[in-house]
Amino acid sequence: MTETRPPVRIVHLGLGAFCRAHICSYLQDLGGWGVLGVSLRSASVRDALAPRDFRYTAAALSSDGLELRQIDVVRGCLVAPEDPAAVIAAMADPAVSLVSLTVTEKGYCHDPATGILNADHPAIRHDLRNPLPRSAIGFLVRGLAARRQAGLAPFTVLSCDNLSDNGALTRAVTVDLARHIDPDLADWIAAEGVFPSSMVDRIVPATTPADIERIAALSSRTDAAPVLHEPFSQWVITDDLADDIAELATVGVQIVPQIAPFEHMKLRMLNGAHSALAYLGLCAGFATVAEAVADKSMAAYLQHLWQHEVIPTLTAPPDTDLGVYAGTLMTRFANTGIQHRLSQIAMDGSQKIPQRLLATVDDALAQGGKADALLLGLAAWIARFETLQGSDDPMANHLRACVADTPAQTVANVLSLETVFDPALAARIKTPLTEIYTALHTTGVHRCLAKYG
Ligand code: CS2
Repeated sequence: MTETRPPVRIVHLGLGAFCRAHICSYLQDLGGWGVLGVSLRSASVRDALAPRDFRYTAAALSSDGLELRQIDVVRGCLVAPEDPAAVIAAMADPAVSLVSLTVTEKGYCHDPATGILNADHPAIRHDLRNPLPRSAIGFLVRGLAARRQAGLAPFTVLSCDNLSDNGALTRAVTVDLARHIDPDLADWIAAEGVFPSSMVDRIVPATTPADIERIAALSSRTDAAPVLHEPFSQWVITDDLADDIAELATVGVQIVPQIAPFEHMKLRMLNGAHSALAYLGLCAGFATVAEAVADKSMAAYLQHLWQHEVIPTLTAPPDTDLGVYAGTLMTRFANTGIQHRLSQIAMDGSQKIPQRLLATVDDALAQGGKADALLLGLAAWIARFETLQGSDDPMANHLRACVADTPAQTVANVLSLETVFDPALAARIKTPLTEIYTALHTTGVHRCLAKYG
């Protein structure tokens, strides 16, 4: 029997575990859409997937067991630093109509407080001068230029990262970089380019060597790159998608006119809670999300955060009860089947904090509400600055340099980081954040959490 595999119609930048556990599982259900992955840095994913011809096992883990599935929609993986021209050629293939991205927040090379392209970013400085780029945004620009030159329509650019209005942000940084390179190209992208926004959701911890052994034992296959994930999954995309991708609606993707209610709910309730939990949980000595929420005061803190500080800032998406959503999140966080490490979530805080915590603080205070629990999460982030390594955060050096002799001076230094904090918000939170950070610093995390229950 000859086996047919779907032809490549999507180029995906950032073939990490999240893409393979989320996007590829929808494409597996859909059938007919093959993915060519691109790794922007190392060859490790390509090398791990190649021996099984890019097939891999996806394991859905719940507290009571696991379900294995074979995924075969990935057709190959290019390692961009080895051959950047091949990536541009793949994007210019007429059979490709979509370029999707999971490159993490920092992969957009933007200023987190404003969403504007950081022209001083080393990869962007490189991409401004060289036709063979390094950054994801550089590849979008050069890939779109190659399409234009070949007389093809642009591919649809689908950002699947946890950023606010990720389609608009991707459009802005792409057009901005193109403008520096070729103003006509920038005008063409601005006029013809399609950049839907999306909300993606599935908890996918990094795969460990122990996971690899466990899946191999269960599936009786040698699989060097399995993915482990929770059973839950959600994908919401704005309805400006190219027609053919609208097929995704047949496999459970929600195609909606407005992303904001979905995205705010997810970024502020799930990711905001994740970040607060990560920083507080690490201060308290926990290692995983499930361990942290098993703690009574930590769970009570999260309930307070959702009910009293986050939900009042949200507009519920259609047919959604935000109280029920909070309950589902607690159950998902408590899943002992997955080992979701707090240290993984704690990474890159400078890129995550604005859309996960600060936007909520801003709205809560503007409505005359309280934001003390959110500010405690922020204080716990600051409490970790002293020990940050370069690989923990792209701003690690700046963050470490904020630590001063007194808690008040540390907070003042942190709030002056304009790439993270809008100055008006910084001024508004200075007094309460100083009080909360001082209390955390002097009395410790358990005392600070005790007041929540
Ligand atoms: C997490 C997310 O690592 C993190 O920062 O908050 O990866 C989270 O697990 C996903 O967004 C869930 O959809």
